Amino acid sequence: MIVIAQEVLNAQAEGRAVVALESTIIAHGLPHPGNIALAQQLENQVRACGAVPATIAILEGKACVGLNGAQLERLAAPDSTIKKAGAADIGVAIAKGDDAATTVSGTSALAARAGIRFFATGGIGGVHPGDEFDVSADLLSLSREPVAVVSAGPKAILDLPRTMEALESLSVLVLGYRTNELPAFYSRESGLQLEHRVDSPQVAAATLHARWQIMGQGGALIANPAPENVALAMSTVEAWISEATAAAQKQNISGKALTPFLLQFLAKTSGGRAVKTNCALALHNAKVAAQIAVAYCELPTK
Ligand code: PSU
Ligand code: MN
Repeated sequence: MIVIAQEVLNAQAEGRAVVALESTIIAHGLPHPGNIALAQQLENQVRACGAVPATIAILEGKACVGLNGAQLERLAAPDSTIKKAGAADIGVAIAKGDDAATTVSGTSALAARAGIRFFATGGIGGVHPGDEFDVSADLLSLSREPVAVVSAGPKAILDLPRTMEALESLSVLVLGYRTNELPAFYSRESGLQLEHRVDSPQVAAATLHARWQIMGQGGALIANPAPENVALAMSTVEAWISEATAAAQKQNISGKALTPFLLQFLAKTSGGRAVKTNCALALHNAKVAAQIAVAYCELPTK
């Protein structure tokens, strides 16, 4: 049921680096045609750093690890009715023969089964604000799968202190990449200090290797701040988010539809600035993930 692209299999057989990329950001996180452009740029970025990209999605009921150009286009189609699959939904999508974009939780579950340990995305899901108890399955997957997820922190629409507490309870290693502070997706700052920091791909790779040698399982969140030239001030973003959250409440949007709704609202209300930053930080994460994956393959202790 898992179809791994030949290029990915070859890289694995030769001990070369592979980086997983998710598909929900393409199908539900960004407007067309910027989404297909980003999907291709992410793959190019990974290749430019010496690793092989593996975008992951469920297509016609097959869990595909590594997509071709036509498959990427199908995911990004503007009028698509493609579903959104977390780890819990994978079996359903396969049994029904559906097309489904995989979230961070769905992607890391499939990456782990395909033997891929590095994964780049934009921002992870987490604990939403309010009393709804909306907690993304991304957090549990981070604690379960032996996959390091490079992201610009939890998405800014979330309750960041609660998300950090949940990650701690789930024993997820959170590593600041060249930062002492948790980045907040569009913003480099959140006011939340991190306990652990690494400053090079080599130290990140050695840290992850040690963790996996000892623990066997369990992932890590590599928190990589958005590049300075595109990062937005927290105060600017906060105003947009209050507007987006109020609109979601008014329209009774909840559950799986909430994150895509909020991101679409932010795209409009920011006049495109949120999308520009989202794309740039995702590309930066792909670069860092590929650099760490390459360093991991070159570890002398391995
Ligand atoms: N990062 C982005 N854009 C996105 C997402 C992440 O820059 O659209 C997606 C990821 O797939 C993540 C999902 O797993 O949003 C979280 O959705 P939820 O809150 O419903 O778990
Ligand atoms: Mn949710």
